Amino acid sequence: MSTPFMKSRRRFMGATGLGLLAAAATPAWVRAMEMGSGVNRANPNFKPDVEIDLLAQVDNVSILSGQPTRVYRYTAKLLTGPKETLTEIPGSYLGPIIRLHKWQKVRINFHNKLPEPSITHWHGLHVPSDMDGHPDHVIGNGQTRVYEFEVLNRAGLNIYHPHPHEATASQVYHGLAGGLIVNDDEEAKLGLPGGEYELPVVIQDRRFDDKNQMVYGATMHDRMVGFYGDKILVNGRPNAAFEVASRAYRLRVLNGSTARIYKLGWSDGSPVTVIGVDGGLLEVPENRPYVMIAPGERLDIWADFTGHAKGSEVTLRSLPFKGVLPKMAEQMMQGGMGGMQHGGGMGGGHGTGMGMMGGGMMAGMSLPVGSDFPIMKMRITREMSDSPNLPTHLSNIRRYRLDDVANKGKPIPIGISEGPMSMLLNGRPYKSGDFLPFERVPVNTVQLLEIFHAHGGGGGHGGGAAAPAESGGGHGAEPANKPAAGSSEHAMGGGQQGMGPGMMGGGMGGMGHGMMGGGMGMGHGMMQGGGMQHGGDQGGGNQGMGMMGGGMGGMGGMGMMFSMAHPIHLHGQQFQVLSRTIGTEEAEDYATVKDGLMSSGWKDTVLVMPGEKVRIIKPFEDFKGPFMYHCHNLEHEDMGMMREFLIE
Ligand SMILES: [Cu+2]
Repeated sequence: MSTPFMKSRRRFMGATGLGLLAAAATPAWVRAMEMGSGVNRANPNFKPDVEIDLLAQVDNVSILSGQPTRVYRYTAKLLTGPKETLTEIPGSYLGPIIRLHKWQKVRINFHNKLPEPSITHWHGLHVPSDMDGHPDHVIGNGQTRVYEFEVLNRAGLNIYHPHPHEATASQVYHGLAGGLIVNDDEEAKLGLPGGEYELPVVIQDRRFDDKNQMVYGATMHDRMVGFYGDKILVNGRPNAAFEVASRAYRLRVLNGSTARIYKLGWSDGSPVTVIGVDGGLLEVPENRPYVMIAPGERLDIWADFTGHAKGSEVTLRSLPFKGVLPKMAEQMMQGGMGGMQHGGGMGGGHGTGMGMMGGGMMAGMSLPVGSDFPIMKMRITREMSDSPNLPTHLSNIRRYRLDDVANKGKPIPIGISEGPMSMLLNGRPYKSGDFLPFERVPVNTVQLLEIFHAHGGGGGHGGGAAAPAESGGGHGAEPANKPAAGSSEHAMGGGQQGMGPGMMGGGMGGMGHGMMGGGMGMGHGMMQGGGMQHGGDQGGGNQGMGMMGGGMGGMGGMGMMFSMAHPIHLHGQQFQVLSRTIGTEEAEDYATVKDGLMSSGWKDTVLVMPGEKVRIIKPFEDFKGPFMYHCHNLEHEDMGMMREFLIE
């Protein structure tokens, strides 16, 4: 892995300024990371309709009562263009909403005032490759990168956020993100709620320490399953509440969390009316009992409070669901909950055996993934007699069909491989310029892509050999239980029961050392139970399957142990979802989310559930060059669950 190497090099170069001297002997992509090769100049022939200075800097913002919180923050200044181009969100660390119009020519001068390299990406925008905020184009403190592009997108809510390789999650977590709204004439004709009746709703989860500072230290476990906060912020504020009138509103919802997936529903049981997704308006509104939103996804929600009495309120909640985390993590998280209640705190000092529970699980406990919690309140404080009507037809979308693609019988694969400390796409960690043959895509073509779980890619196929795996199960249980005795007995008890020896055997056997190091803390049984190598090399798929068959009902090899949901994001032009297929094993959990998965409209991020195969159709038009595709669970992205297409 190049991780420590790159980090230390970067620090070294940054500190000494020796980058130039070393350049000749260093590969281009490493040089790019070190030297801030993203520095460029404005094109004097480009005449912008809108020009913005965008700064990323350290700031202190009051989020919780008491001490302000140190954040990373985007601020912006409009140099040229309509004054409604920039709108601050009062009291928020989030960047201002940038509002652009289709066909505008835009120049953004991005100034990095952070103590570390960064680069800004326009998530959702169809812009030239070198204007996309590629990780190779990072710039250092005091440097500037100039973006110039024409707005080709249809109306929709996009995101600007950092994209430096291995630091995206921490920079977003500390506050770097903002909404970028595109408007167009088709949308304007609808007369949708605007002005004070159009509300940005950026949902994030964060952890704070007792000095009100954001805590981000992703443990190995966090990196595997994602880092979860225990406080929900909307537009950067806790306990969010909006004062609204009894009329229709347009909620521009963005999941800006690094990993958390939400299942949005109204507390009064009304359906959620979705009018748009990532790539703008749907053709017609869709009423859903609830709607799922994964990191990087957006929703345009029509919220009509007509008829609600003054003084009443409705809460937007995240409703219960299952199956987005690896089974074991999900069960341990619930076990951990028990421990919290009964035992009261299993804090840090329990030794390595408690690593997982102490770090990852502890924090998730008060807000387990898939639990039921409030996100924001809508308080009706004014009664109004008139309100716009929901249009029956919203926009025109040309639906792609299989006959439209250039590669009908041969979809471009995006294989999700899930192994110990190794979440990958197409079996390889991110490396700039490393294009597999199928990652080279002819420009101006429309392609079929298939996103699926390629089990065991990281850790080898199949579980461990039956015998060691079984003993792994047996031993694993013991040490895991011991440190848990006492105050946190119930915690481990819960998790333990859920797992059962059968699963332990097959699954844990395969896990091996990588995971252990970080504190899965399940005891030496796991380590003996085959290890990654054994699991991969000798783990006869049959034996592995047999084992798993007992424990988990016939799921595949050890990869299944780590199978979880991933929001897969593709840069460049947006795509359409052609089909979703779910395995029978996962159907029960899937039933808790399926009615909220949006497959209509234009998307750039699609949530792929465990056991699910998603086929999408994507045009690769206009621009040549590298375009990223990656998991938008930002912990995964930073682990290297990212690749790029070369459009040529
Ligand atoms: Cu992922």
